[in-house]
Amino acid sequence: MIQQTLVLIKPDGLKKSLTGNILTRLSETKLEIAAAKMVRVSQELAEEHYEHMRDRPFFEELINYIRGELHARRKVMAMVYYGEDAIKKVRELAGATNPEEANSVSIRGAYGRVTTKGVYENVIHTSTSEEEAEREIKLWFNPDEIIFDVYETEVITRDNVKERGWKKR
Ligand code: FUP
Repeated sequence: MIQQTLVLIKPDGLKKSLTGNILTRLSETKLEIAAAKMVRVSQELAEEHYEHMRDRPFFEELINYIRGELHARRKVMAMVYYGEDAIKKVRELAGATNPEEANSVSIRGAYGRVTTKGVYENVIHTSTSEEEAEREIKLWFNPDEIIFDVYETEVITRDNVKERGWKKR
């Protein structure tokens, strides 16, 4: 099945100069990069992205982590990978969420770590399901930043300017 999935190279991955390495690993999948950009992550974007972790004791630390506060790298590289079984292929290369449980040849197994505060610094984020991919891609990207028409759009008018946005459900 043709799918799209969100990939984030987190601030620890950028600080450790792993961008080239991670892109090379991901190219093994033969998937296509449909979108890519560097993002300075706002508090709102971080909280929205990790909305499902809000009740966890490490939530605040997780927000600090994705915003780059722990690594003095206030940026994230956001990408959309597109192609056959994209979600599973990228997820397999990424490895388990906990770097200590991840296969040692996976990206997280090779480069991640668990901090003393219990946050998994696991180098990359990648979507786990089609529903999650849709929510996340719509959160991180505008339609015109993606080279394929992955989800339905509509024309919205903001400050008298017409632009393409994600179709409201
Ligand atoms: P994943 O889908 O692999 O990103 O995993 P989750 O959505 O379950 O977790 C989101 C982020 O919370 C992970 F990237 C790392 C962090 N996390 C911890 O730091 N400790 C935990 O016990 C669980 C998750």
